[in-house]
Amino acid sequence: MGKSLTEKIIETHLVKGEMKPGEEIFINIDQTMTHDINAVMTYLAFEQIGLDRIGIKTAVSHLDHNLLYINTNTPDDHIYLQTAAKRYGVNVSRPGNGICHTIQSARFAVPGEILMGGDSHTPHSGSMGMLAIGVGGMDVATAMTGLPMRITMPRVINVKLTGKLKPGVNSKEIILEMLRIVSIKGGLGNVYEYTGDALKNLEVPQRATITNMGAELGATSSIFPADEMVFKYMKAQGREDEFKEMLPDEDAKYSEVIDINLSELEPLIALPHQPDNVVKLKDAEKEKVQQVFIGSCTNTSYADVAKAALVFKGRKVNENVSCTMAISSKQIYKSLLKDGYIDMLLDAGVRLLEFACGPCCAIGQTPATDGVALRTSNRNFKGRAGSPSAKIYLVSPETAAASAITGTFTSAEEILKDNINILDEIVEPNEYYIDDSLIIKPLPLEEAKEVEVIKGPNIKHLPIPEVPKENVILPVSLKTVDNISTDDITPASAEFSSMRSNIPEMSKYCYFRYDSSFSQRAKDMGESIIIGGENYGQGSSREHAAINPMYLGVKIVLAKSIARIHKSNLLNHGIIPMIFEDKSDYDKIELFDELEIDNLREGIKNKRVLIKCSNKNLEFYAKLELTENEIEVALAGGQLQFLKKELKERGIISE
Ligand code: MIC
Ligand code: SF4
Repeated sequence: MGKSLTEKIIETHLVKGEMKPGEEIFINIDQTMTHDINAVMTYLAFEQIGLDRIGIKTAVSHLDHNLLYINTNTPDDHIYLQTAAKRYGVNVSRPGNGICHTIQSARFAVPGEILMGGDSHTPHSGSMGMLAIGVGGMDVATAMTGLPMRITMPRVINVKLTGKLKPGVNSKEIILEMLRIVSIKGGLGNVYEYTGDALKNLEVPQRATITNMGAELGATSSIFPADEMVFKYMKAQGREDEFKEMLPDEDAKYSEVIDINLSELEPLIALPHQPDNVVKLKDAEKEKVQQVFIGSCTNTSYADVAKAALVFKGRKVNENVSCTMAISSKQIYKSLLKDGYIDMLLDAGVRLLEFACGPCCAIGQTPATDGVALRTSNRNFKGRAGSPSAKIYLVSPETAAASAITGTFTSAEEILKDNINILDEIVEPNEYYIDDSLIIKPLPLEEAKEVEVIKGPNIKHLPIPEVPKENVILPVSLKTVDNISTDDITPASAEFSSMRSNIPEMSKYCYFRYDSSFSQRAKDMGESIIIGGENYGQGSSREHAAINPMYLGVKIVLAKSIARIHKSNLLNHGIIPMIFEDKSDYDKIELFDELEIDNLREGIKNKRVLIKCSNKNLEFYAKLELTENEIEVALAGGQLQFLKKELKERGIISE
């Protein structure tokens, strides 16, 4: 029986376990990546592990998210990250080079390899026939040791793309259509593998919009084959010698097939406040647009920006719209500059920002009070842009440009009319501007050992969780609704991102937008439990959404369901993730209820615990959806303690 591409890649990396969907398997990792607002915890953990150098082929530390330096914390973090990378054999992509996913694909991704990245949009590099999985920072620290990594064998879903996108319709529409079909939690446990005739017209950066935003489906990853388009891209990057054809077998068997005819797609828009709230642009109730942001790793390829520039050409940004753009890399900017597109943007009144994440995660460009923001990025959660009163809509760069001109929702076709076909003429360059001078390569081991790792005063210790006790009585410190995102738990923004190295300080703001009394309440309770709804912890991979509650004494998160990366982050940082056996019990529990569990450690081993609500004369069961290895991590009090034990047993570290 034929194999999918995902199975082929996993097979060549498999160390332990059976490749059956849902089974725990262990795989070798070729590459890791981290970025500045998450990585301090990752490298602090790596330091604690006690190895002299990384044990994998390629690791990259990208300094790309928070480049505003609104205080001394972030530049201090960057100095720490740069020196720690030098010390341990990690590449550094310096500020100004570009957004992690764009750089990782352009300069490091290799078809057939496996990448683990400390960012939920790591599947971006799946556009090049690579299996790229987003995880939390502690998992990246573990992967950097070179030990095989635990994953759950995914179900592989085939997405068959036929037809051809019309001009003015972007690959953003393909992933928005997927979100409409699958929903924000429908992808849990799946890898989406794209095939079909339409691939011959989809270039790597267009594919990356899809694999990148596949994170919004809650999926493990998304992948395209490494075919002639990937060869073209790698050749244009001067890396054709690293190309390897990677295709699924013709008779590959998939768990499910989804068909999308690209010729039928029209401009789409995701309405506030979830990325799967997708409707046709023409059906969306028109709003007066206050802000347009064309940026992020999702949608600022050369072709994306060039097409937006053609929509703007000879026209002006509406006087009521604040229109900014953050192109995702210096490389793309230079190519656009050479080809005259930057002039078109500047002449239209578009404000160019740094090659960084920036506004995508609220690092600058907060919309006005009640402002309507049209963005080409991937998430529109409430508060994501820095203001809970803003309404964020997600669209393609073509639609964003057209709407910036009129000041309301407008398609590129409405602006360009009969001239719309000019957008079809834009293709990715055959040769990109190549200059790796902003990448610092690893030093040889002996030189690296001499490097001094510099830690600024804001960099505090990584808190180590306690091992779970036998019997607990835990008051409920918070009860949440469905689809709580990690942005709700610990927002990004310039200010909060700059606090991420200092958990005692940052934990004061845990959940502050959702329930500003949570942090103090949890602290006062000493130990507590959080009750969550469906898809708890969706969105970003930031493990601070687990570390902060752990620091505040939260021992268990009991929810209707928990998003993949967040579940792993909870476990890694000593919080036990539990699921209601009967979801209707969720309705019976309230804030301040006291939940009692006897024989918790035994319950963890058996993956089932009896919970008594002492003040309500109520009893119910919770289950633990954990693998054998995850049970050991839970019992050890988190991944760091588990890993140190394991490395000692293997004789890799001594104390
Ligand atoms: C995001 O897009 O939300 C981020 C900021 O890139 C995060 C990473 C983080 O918060 O550390 C992500 O997607 O994982
Ligand atoms: Fe950066 Fe936004 Fe991409 Fe996250 S989604 S990596 S914040 S550009």
